[in-house]
Amino acid sequence: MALLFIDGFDHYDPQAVDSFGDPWLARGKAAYLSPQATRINGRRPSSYALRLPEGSGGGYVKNLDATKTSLIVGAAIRVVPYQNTYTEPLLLGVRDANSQVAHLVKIGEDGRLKLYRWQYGYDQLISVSVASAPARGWHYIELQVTQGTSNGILSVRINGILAIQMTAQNTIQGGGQLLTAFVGAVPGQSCPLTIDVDDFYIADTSGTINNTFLGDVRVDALQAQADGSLNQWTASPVATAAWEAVSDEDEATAINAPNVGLRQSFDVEPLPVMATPAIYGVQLTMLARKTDAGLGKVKGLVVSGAQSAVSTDIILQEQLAWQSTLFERNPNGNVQWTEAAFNAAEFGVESA
Ligand SMILES: [Ca+2]
Ligand SMILES: [Ca+2]
Repeated sequence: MALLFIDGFDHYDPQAVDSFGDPWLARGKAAYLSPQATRINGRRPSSYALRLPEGSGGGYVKNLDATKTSLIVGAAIRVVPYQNTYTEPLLLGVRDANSQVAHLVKIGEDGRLKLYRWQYGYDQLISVSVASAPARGWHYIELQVTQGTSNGILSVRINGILAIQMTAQNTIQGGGQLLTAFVGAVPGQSCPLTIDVDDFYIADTSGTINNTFLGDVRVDALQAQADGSLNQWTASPVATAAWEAVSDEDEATAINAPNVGLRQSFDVEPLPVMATPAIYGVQLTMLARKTDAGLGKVKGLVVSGAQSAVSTDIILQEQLAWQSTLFERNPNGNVQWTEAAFNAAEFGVESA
């Protein structure tokens, strides 16, 4: 596994309210999301991005399922117009599991990227790029942190170009392994300046694909558009098609499974038309909950040709929350996804 997580911010409105009238925020997609976060127009037509307003609400925080010794985070980021006499916008960063050491990227007073190490509550400037991020507009920013006491690596890219590279570094600094990626603010800190974020990914450097910078990528959200070949779940209310129940953006319609081992698959919207699409992975994302006390689980499911695969168990909560699992490879041949294979495949769930 190398590609770990993606978020295109297209499938949730952080200000949509729950039954108490409070915002859902990321509903679990992010471990923490600023209560002031809003949904805005994304980088592409008919898509959304996330706005993280300046202030004490902080930013977007994602914790991984397990610690890593090397992480790459990337996102399209746009900074609001600001005065450069006081505060630098914080773009993104990575923090260790002890919450002790973070590495983060800011834009400096002259528009060049600055790489900082955050420790004991203080920022230490460790490098400044030659390349700059001109004011206004989106830039695709990527940061790699590879841990080491004397052989650590720190790399920053802007719009696909290497802007900062430092080798033979002590990147551990007495901290733990890497666990947390963040955008807009160090976890627990204020968001210095309002930024917009879209097309976010987290990868590590393991495996044989997606083990280095992905570059300027896009995250497309594709809904179910028809029932697939496996139809063992029950749609409610009666007479609702399963695919409609999961794609109508209405929580009054849903699918459920009374027993374990039941599979439901869907035909999914095709990829948008692109000249030469490369698919780095498919993240199955579902709004799901358990319906009784005790352990409630589900698995992500992919059916491709004669092959199918399921994810590890996804543990559900009492309330609806976004759950996701990533299929980096097409299980039919265990190869990287192609457009044709993706469009022919079915995706869904297995009760566990
Ligand atoms: Ca988006
Ligand atoms: Ca529904």
